[in-house]
Amino acid sequence: MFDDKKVLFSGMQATGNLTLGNYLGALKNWVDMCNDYMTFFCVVDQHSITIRQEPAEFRKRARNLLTLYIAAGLDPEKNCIYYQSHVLEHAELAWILNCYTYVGELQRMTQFKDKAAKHADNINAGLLTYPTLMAADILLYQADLVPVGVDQKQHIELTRNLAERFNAIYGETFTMPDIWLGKKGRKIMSLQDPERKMSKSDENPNASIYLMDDPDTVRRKFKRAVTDSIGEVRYSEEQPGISNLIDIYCSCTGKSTEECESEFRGLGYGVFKEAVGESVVSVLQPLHERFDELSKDKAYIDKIIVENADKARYYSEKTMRKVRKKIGFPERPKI
Ligand code: ATP
Ligand code: LTN
Repeated sequence: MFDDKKVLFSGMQATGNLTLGNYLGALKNWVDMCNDYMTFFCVVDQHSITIRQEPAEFRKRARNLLTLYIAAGLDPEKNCIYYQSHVLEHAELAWILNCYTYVGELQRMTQFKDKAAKHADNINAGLLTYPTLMAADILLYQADLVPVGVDQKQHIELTRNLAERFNAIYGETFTMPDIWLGKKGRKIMSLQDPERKMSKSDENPNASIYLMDDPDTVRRKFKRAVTDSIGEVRYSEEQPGISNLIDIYCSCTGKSTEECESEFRGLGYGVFKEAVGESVVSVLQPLHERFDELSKDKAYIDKIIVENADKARYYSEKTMRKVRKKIGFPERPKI
């Protein structure tokens, strides 16, 4: 809690091109929730270097992601949108939290095991301590709520354990954050294999809708989406492909599952797939326009970056002054 308002914190990595899953499962929720909280939306670029990045490409992706936050509808005057690497307190608190985290706790993390298996040639210490940096992100801003996907649940639980451990040793310092998992049906699945999550690192480009896909590409990908031979637009476990398309259609149009089922009753899959494609195009088109417009205004984005990093620093410094004092670090001379 800061200034009598509950705090919401979330972040995304600038690795790969964002998908419709990232938008419907994360960004869109952020936009829907942001008015009720004091918010911090971070481009977590320090997390990204746990995997090798090509510098020029990395810099571009991070800026595009920050721009996309704004294009999606987060007003940067009201929401603190910034780069993690611009606020040194993230790394400082991460180091401190490392000293209160057991190696066994980190080795148990599913994401660590998955990423270590995937990048066996580069199992660096950062990959292992990724969750303590994430805990630092959240605890620095005394966040009450953290909207993330279900895959991040374990990391949030660790964050809560660390907050509790630190508070037990030094007295009340950090707010206990709660996870916010969103509504049912917000796990968007691959268009080619509806048993798997739509993911930006999928090798098959037809499996994912990228936020920057042009309208014809979007329409074509939906036309090719894997369905079944039942021939009925119905939300059910036996029809994962169709159920996923229903979820997408409902998220994009605001209609309910029942409304969608009755709208397409008796019509073929072809008609339904076309409608899903159009519903996605109508969500992505304004996003593209806003993104293009913002990207052209370099001075405006630069100003946002500077102002919001200052704001983030102000709040993180507030927490860090407390933390340093409690731990017993010598007082810092005024510079
Ligand atoms: P990667 O493929 O690189 O692991 P990803 O596409 O799974 O990435 P993340 O960067 O792990 O995405 O997640 C960013 C945010 O988007 C998280 O809050 C996550 O829960 C959400 N998200 C990612 N994929 C989906 C999806 N298919 N459906 C709903 N939400 C998603
Ligand atoms: N690990 C998260 C990204 C992330 C994050 C955070 C999310 C880093 N720090 C703090 C919420 C709060 C992911 O991969 N989705």
